[in-house]
Amino acid sequence: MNELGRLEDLPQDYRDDLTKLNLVPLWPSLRAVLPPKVPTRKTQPTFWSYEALRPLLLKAGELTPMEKAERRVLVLANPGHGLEKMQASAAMYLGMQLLLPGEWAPSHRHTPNAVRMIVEGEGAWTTVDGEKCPMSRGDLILTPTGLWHEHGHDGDKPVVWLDVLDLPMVYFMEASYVIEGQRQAVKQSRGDRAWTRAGVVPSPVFARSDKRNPVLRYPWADTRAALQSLAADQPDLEAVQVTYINPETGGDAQNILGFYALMLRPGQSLTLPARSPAQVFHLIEGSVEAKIVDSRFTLAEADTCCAPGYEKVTLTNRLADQPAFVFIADESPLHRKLGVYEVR
Ligand code: 1HN
Repeated sequence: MNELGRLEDLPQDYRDDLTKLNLVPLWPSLRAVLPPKVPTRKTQPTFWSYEALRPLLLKAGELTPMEKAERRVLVLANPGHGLEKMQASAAMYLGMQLLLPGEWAPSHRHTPNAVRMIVEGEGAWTTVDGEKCPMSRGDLILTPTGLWHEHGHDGDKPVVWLDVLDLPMVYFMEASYVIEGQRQAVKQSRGDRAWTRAGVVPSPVFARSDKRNPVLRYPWADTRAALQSLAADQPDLEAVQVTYINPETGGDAQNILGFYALMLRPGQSLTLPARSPAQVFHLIEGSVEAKIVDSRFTLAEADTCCAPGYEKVTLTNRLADQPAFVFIADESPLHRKLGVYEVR
């Protein structure tokens, strides 16, 4: 590849003339924005221990009342992007949110899409577009773009969940904003009952006006059972994985980020191919080692780590006598829509 001209090779008066007219020569910067063969990735393999962050999150519960926080969250930030950017990867934001008994996180709606993976505690709920979704360990609850959502807690112990948002992407697009609102009236609808049973879905005899994903809550008990059935039915299947989908379209549950649950059989080691999107791994159950580039992370339950795109990842179930269950979020829907998705 040719050595390209540097900025310093150009006379200063010429550079000054360019600057005055808001002009920039491409060639000195071309390799920086178009590196050979593999993109430059700021996303570093990063690990967040739940045991280590939990006391700091509970401390935030003492230090900062809900009225001063709106959402009480410690952001899982990737140092490769700079902590202040609050990014786990180019398109993904991660945060651990705490709600204490009796607290309420007021209703709002915004353009970034969010999901919650419930980590700890019982008795909390989130109301999304009028549908009250109970929160239990491992449940996945969606708050798609533009829908009202608020969180409440009727239990007696702290509740913690992992928020995954496409905020960095939507912010980069200069499309991120919020509207604050009133407490929602609760409807009787339950998308997880009407849309996820027996291989049947509601038929649109009269046109549906609502184009959003009809499922807002994916109960962990059902997802776990699906994985165990898949493993039992297909003993030779290497990757026992399911995708969280919109049952009306069969497509991804959300537009920008993809969500999956993976079961590792007892003792199984699984190498995921190098694909263009970055990924996040959160351990729901078991004990797993994640090998990502030069890092080896040992994930205990509720631990989280991330991997840059274009790298293989090896996940190993460290237990010989029980399966492990991993929640995965990635940027696949975005990469596919943009036409840059690759498996290497
Ligand atoms: C948000 O609305 C929530 O509703 C959590 O719980 C985290 C991070 C950035 C922007 C909006 C929530 C968020 C957020």
